[in-house]
Amino acid sequence: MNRTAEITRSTKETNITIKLNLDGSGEAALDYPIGFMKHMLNTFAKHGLFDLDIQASGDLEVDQHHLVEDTGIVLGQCFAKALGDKRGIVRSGSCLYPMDETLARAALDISGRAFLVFEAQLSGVPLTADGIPGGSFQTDTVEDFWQGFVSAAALTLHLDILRGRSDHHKIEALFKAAARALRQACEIDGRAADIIPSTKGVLV
Ligand SMILES: [Mn+2]
Repeated sequence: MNRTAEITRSTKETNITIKLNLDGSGEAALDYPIGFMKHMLNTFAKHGLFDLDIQASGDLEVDQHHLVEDTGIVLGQCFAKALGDKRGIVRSGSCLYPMDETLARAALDISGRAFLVFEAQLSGVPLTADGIPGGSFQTDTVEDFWQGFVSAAALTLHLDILRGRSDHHKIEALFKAAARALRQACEIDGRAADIIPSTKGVLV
């Protein structure tokens, strides 16, 4: 089974192409102009064992909202396409992920219904790497990324920070937890490989 997708989305605000292989090894090739998001997308690929190729540009002279949200949308579209009719998948997944003082939790169901709960307790103060192009990050866009992802992939996702101090750790732990929960949910269930895992018989 070839569980891959390639999607290009171009608007007056952003141009994004993503290639995804659900059954990859965590290889990421990222042409992404926001340093911290590049770090998160790389982390996502690594912890999810997804191969991810992203080329993205956008109207960063406005702010980072359009590009980050649209990246979530296209990534979600790629998951939906690569999963197809969802036959044989485990369907749900969860992960508790600690990063030093921070503890993140992700729980998801590839349900066909888009629902995000996002309780990350971020400070709202941007992360900054002064003087470096793409070196600052608007942390409020993290929720926008996951909202775009959830809407496009049509899944239920709860992301919570249970405790923590550093915004860098909180965001990164959420990406790790979400990637591992997704990896689990997207795996083919060896005991039910030819079954669509729903009493309804469909997952749309
Ligand atoms: Mn980091």
